[in-house]
Amino acid sequence: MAAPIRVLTAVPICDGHDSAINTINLEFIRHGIEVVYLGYHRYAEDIVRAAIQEDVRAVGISSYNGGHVEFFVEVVKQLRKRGADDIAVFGGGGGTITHDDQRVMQKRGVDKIFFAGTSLTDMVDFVHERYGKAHKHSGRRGAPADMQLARRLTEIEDGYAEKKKKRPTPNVQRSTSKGRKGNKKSGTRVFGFTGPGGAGKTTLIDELVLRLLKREPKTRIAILSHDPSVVGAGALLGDRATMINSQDERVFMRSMATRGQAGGLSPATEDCLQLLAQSGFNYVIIETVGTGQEAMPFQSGLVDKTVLVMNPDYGARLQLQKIVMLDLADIIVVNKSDQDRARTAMSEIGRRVEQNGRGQRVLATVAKRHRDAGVDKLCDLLTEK
Ligand code: B12
Ligand SMILES: Nc1nc2c(ncn2[C@@H]2O[C@H](COP(=O)(O)OP(=O)(O)OP(=O)(O)O)[C@@H](O)[C@H]2O)c(=O)[nH]1
Ligand SMILES: [Mg+2]
Repeated sequence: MAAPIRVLTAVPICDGHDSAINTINLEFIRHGIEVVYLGYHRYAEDIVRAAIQEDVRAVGISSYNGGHVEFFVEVVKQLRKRGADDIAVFGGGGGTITHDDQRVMQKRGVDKIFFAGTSLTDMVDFVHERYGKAHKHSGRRGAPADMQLARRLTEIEDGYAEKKKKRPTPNVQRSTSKGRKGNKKSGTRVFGFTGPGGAGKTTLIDELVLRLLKREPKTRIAILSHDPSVVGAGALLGDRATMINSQDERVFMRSMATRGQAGGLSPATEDCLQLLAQSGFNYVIIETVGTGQEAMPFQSGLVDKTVLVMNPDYGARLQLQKIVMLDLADIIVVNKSDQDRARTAMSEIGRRVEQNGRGQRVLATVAKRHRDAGVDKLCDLLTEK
């Protein structure tokens, strides 16, 4: 089976018109396309960095507030400058982009503009026809390391999709069956974040990244973030839209769809993780999809430390007995501690975890608040030697 087409979509800086792109994203996903959605009000620079790291075949821009000629062309220019001239740029903006504008844009490297009245089916067909083929080269000579790494991650991911093999990865030195324990030499520390959908995993990781970048001026961080594939279709890879601090040259972020695998990760996660751990990052952070009670996503020492992020509102105390990760996680974070139930949650979870006798830590955080002391503490715990 051919690997899904991956595209990145976004709305330019100073533009909040995201309704069109949301509709288009959903249509793409329904037709097997994986969409990395960056959100609205985005700089050209962030779009280009994301497109390269995510190794998408094309960037789709939806623009309504004017400045589209300059903006689209700037994205094309920056892609070329960074050696990624095979990532196409397309998009639309209803009646705000004229046919004259389109001619200028196409002359300057934009692939295609869609005008008002085009059906969603025509746009889906265009993406399948035009961007159906994988990139031919792994980056021009002298292409940045980010791009070469991104393309190798695609090879790994698509190897699983195309061959449906268990372990197809070429050129990746696999760890022993002990996982991370066989790979300690690299000095990279790997943290795994899991927990129910919407508990605040991405927001928390983004705040953690902010602290790591500030505390350690030379640190480089990789993030491997998972979102679910729609059954038999594509996926909306939306974690990047929540990541603000992680839009940084020292952060390499890759979004992965689960592509039919249950349990929170993708079939290719372990191999991708191995590659990242060999690529000179100080930290690699994995975010699973929103998981359920029975999930145990980080088995056989895949990561150095596991963090379970909980909502304060998990039902009654009885529910806590059923969450397997409460026995396995090194750190349990009760996020959204600004909510009323947080105190009760802290005490119930504290007692539940005490029974394990493993010295697991329980922390309260408010990830969406800047300079939250709970997140500082989490950062301390994760980085302590
Ligand atoms: C809906 C809308 C809003 C909503 C936005 C809701 C949202 N969350 O998106 C609200 C009411 C909030 C809004 C606000 C504003 N809006 Co407004 N808005 C519109 C409106 C009516 C429709 C745009 C739309 O979503 N169309 C639906 C899409 C699906 O269809 P389409 O536009 O025809 O696009 C086709 C193709 O181009 C293609 N396409 C579009 N994008 C992409 C991307 C990709 C990748 C692909 C493949 C294809 C594609 O898909 C469609 C296929 O048929 C337009 C007017 C209009 N009729 O176009 C004004 C319009 C865009 N808005 C306008 C303005 C001025 C504003 C405000 C500044 C108003 C104000 N003074 O406050 C604010 C700014 C908001 C902001 N933060 O940026 C102006 C822009 C003028 C300009 N650029 O010269 C317009 C043109 C209205 C006008 N005639 O004055 N707006
Ligand atoms: N009240 C409150 N809201 C928060 C807090 N942290 C995150 N949120 C909000 O919770 C919502 C979900 O946050 P995400 O970080 O996307 O959650 P997630 O666990 O990564 O979600 P999935 O990846 O979809 O499973 C967002 O609207 C955040 O702004 C917090 O501490 N308090
Ligand atoms: Mg998330």
